[in-house]
Amino acid sequence: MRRWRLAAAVLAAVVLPGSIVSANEITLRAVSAFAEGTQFSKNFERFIDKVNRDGKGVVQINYIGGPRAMPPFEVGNAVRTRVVDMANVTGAFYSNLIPESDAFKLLGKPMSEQRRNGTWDYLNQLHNRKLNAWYLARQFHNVPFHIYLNKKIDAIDFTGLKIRVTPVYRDIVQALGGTPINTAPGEVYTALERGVVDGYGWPVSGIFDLGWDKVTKYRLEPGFYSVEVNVLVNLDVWKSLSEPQRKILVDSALWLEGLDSENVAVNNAERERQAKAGIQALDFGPAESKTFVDRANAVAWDTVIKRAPELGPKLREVAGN
Ligand code: 173
Repeated sequence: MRRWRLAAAVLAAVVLPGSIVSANEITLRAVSAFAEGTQFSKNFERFIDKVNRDGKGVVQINYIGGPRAMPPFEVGNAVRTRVVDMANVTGAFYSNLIPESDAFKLLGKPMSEQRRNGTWDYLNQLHNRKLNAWYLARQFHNVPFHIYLNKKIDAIDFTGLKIRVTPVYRDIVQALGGTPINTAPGEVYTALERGVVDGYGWPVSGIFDLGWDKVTKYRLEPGFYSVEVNVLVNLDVWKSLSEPQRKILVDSALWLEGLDSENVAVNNAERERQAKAGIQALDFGPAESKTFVDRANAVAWDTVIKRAPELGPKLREVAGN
C-alpha cells in the first residue's frame, strides 16, 4: 500500500508538473503599451493591484512599466516570444502579427456579451494561433475614437490634411482624402507642435495625459468604432499555470472588464474638460455624422475582409454593424 502511494506520488510529479507548480507562488512580468498612470494603463494597473492583493502566495505581477520600458509597437511580439509574460496592449499595435486585429475596433458589444456569443472564444483562438497568447481580457467598451484637428474644416473631408494614425484610423483618413502618418502615442505631441501633422486619431479620453490639449483646437464629431485594449498572457506561461493561479487571473480579468461600467461617466467628464480647455467640438449634424460612421465601418470591414476572407465576414456577422 505504501509503495503504491509512493509510486503514485512519483507519477504525479512527473506527469502533472502543474500540481507541483501550484505549491509555489509565481511572479509574472508585465508591461503596458501605454504610459504608466495614463488613461489606457490605469485600469490595467488597478488589475495588477488586485491580483497582487488576492493572489498572495499564488500569483503576483511585477509591473515593469510602459513605453519607457518597451516601445509600444513591440509589445505584441514580446508577449509572443515570452520576453514578457503579460501585457496591456491594443490590437492596433500588433496588426503586423494578427492582421485580423483590424476588426477588433469593430466589435463593440459589451464583453459580457462577447464572452457569451462566442466572440471572445474566437479571438482567443486567434491569439493562441498567431500570437502565442491567451486573450485574458478586453477593456474600454463604450469608448469611441475621434479625429482631433488643428485646422477648421467645413465638411467631413480631410483633403490636404496630414493626420497622425495607427491602423485604427488609417482607412477612414485615407478614404476622406487625408494623408495618414503612423506614429506611436509618444510622438504625437512633437508632431503637432512642429506642424508635422494637422491632427490625430485618439479615443475621446486621455488627451490631457500627455499634454495634447495644449496643441489641439478641434474634436471632430461623431466618435466612431470602439476602443480595445487587451490583457494578453504568453500562451506557454498560461499553460504552465495551476488552476488556482488561473482562477485569480480570470476572476481579476472579469472584474477588470466590469470597470467598463465607469466609461460613460469618464467620457462625459473628458468632453467637458476639453470644452473648458478651449477644444471645440466640430459637429456637422446627424446626417453627415451618420454618413461618416457608415463610411468608417465600411472601409474598415473592407480591409478586414480583404486580409481575412474567411474569418472577416464571420466577425462582421457577430459585430452587427
Ligand atoms: O491612437 C492610438 O494610438 C490607438 O490606436 C489607440 C488604441 C487604443 C487606445 C488608445 C489608442
